[in-house]
Amino acid sequence: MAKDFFIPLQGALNLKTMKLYIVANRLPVKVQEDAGGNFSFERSEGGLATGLSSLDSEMETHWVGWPGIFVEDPGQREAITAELEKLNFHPVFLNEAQIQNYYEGYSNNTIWPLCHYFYSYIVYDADYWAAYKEVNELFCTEVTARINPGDIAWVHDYQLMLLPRMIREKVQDLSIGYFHHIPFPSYELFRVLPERAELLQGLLGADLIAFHTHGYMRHFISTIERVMGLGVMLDRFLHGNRFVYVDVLPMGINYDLYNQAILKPSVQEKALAFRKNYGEHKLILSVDRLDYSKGILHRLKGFARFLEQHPEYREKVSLVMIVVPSRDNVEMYAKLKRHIDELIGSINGMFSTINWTPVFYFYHSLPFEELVALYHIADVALVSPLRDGMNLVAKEYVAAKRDNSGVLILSEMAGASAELSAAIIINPNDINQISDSLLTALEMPVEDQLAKLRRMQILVSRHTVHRWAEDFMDKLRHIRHVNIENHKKRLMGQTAERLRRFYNKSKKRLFILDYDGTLSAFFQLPEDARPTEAILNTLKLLSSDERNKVIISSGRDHETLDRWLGHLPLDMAAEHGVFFKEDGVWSKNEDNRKVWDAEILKILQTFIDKTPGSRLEIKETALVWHYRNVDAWLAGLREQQLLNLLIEPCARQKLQIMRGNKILEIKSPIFTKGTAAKRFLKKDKYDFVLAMGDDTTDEDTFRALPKTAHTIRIGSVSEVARYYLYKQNEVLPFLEFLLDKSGTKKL
Ligand code: GDG
Repeated sequence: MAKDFFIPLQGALNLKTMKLYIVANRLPVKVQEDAGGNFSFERSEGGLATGLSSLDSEMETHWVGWPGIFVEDPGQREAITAELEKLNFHPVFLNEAQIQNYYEGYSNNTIWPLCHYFYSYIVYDADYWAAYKEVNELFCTEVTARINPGDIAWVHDYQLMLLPRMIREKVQDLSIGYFHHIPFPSYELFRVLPERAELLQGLLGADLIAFHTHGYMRHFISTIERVMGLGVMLDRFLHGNRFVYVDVLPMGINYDLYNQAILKPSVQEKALAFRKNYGEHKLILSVDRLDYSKGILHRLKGFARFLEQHPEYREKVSLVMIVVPSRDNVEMYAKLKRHIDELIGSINGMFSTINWTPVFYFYHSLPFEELVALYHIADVALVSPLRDGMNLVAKEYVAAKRDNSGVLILSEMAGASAELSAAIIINPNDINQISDSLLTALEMPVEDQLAKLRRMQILVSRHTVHRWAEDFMDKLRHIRHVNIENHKKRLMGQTAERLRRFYNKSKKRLFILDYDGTLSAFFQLPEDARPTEAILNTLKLLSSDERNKVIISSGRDHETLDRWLGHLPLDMAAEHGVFFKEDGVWSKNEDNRKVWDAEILKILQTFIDKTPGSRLEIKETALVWHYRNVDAWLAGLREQQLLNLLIEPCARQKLQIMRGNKILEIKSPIFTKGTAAKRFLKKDKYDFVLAMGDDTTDEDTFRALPKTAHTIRIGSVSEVARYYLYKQNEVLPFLEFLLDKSGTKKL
């Protein structure tokens, strides 16, 4: 069993003493060495750093990351570390080979193209993977050297996907969050990765895994279900003793910074100067890092198509294209850069006039003030990535407009399009649509522009990066609380000891035990779940104590139960309480209604035919559609379709449709495991009642019992049960523990 199955969660958060560790590939600092070998340090305030700087000031915040400089000399490393520690920054020094293989390699040549749907660009290389693991370990060493129980680690992005689990295995009782800044691709794509399971295991070390959009969240959940075989309950799944939550938390920007920038005289000056330089031309602006995911070539082609199709706009509109240099020492990027240069050359060559340049191209980054001045004056922002996790430029443009008019054209493939629906949304692969959208934008009446901008400004101003960071931390706190509460319910250690003490003290005890998924594991075929020697022995031992009354309460048919367990001194309830066995005699609760008609049976037969792996069980009093062996997605679809079709005929027959553990059962509503439990309870006076079950049908049992009963849900935490056991294979050991006369057995 993995270590993190037994992490004690100790208590609520104490903001005064706890610390937050933000772990990201890069520290928000620029370290430079001058000719004399001296180092200078300049803080770089990216979106992440500003967002997190505003977090609860009571909480001490630390950063762990690569300082962005190669330093081998131990003395120099020490000097840099000492300087950075003053800022609560903790450097992870990497050498060139590590950056080559971990960062450029596995992160940017394997995961990046995979997550951006550039399947054919994915490079598989054993050295990349080895370095990725090695560097994640280095980050882990740095974090765990200082983090303490009760602290929070917030891990960022695809370079560090193994880290949450690594940290959790080393330090117990932490809250760990992970934010994925880039898209999470469909399972069909993610599954191609040889290391898919390791990466997911790595992420599962976190308590919260968050994405920019519900699309990415959906892909992640389906990948977790399919690759890891975990059952997801809407937005969470039980992993060891913790619930891991998945959520959508779209990142925002520092709204005021962009919105108020134009109030600064220095920015106004820049804006005026730009306006003067570009004359009366309308300006279309694009800003990206050099990357194939940004759709730069498509965008240029779209602009050229626009000039071809709308000659009336020649000499009236220019595209200002800022491309921030990135990785152009890598051949694929150098090639992209050459293509961009050539295409811009050819567009300008073809359309330029003495008075007009169609494309102004900057292959360098601009100072912040120039960037916001451009945002402010640009008539159109053309943000057309082929894939982009979020794209903050779109939000910055909207914010920087203030009262100015302007139109945002936004790719539907950018995460930002999920929020900025008032933009002109385009498919960035469609060159004609880019051209058409430019016309729409340039001809949009000013009042429409302002109205749309206003709508987007309201949204962007509310969902700021500060709020994003706060929401993330709030959610983490909530999860911690939930996990602490659930942990108290886990039947192990002292909780189990206490229960054993109650057991030993009591004189008259009632046990109500479910069979499938509780005493027995699940099998592909229900008939394979016949009792093992271990089950039989435990039941014998349990019922051999004359103070114990043991009842098996199952949804199974009574013939099977009797065949399997009839020779033991047990009472039973079968088919959810329709049949019951007391003192060795079976009886049936009479219910004269018809259990099903031809229509219901026909619907079920049709669904069996079209759902590979599903099967129909016909009991004397119920029909059961089993879907344990059906693909998770198909099962969900068919279950919903079946429910929709069955509602009417079942209502007519006054039948209940009951959702169980991978089953849908059609039965009389009168008898349940709850009615069976009440019946058995009434027969005597018990001072110890214990019930175990894995399923929603067992919750009927739990509800029917007095509050003092020891109700135990198997495989999941339940609001109705007082305790839970993590897995079915803990059931027999628990019963043996309870029966252990020596009292030395531990759980
Ligand atoms: C990841 C995801 C997701 C750009 N050029 C200049 C400049 N910038 C600034 C922009 C903006 C940032 O760089 C780029 O924003 P992105 O949204 O593209 O973010 P990335 O960090 O590249 O990437 C992305 C993001 O994480 C956040 O989760 O949105 O999808 O790929 O802030 O303003 N800044 C200055 N001069 C420039 O020339 N000063």
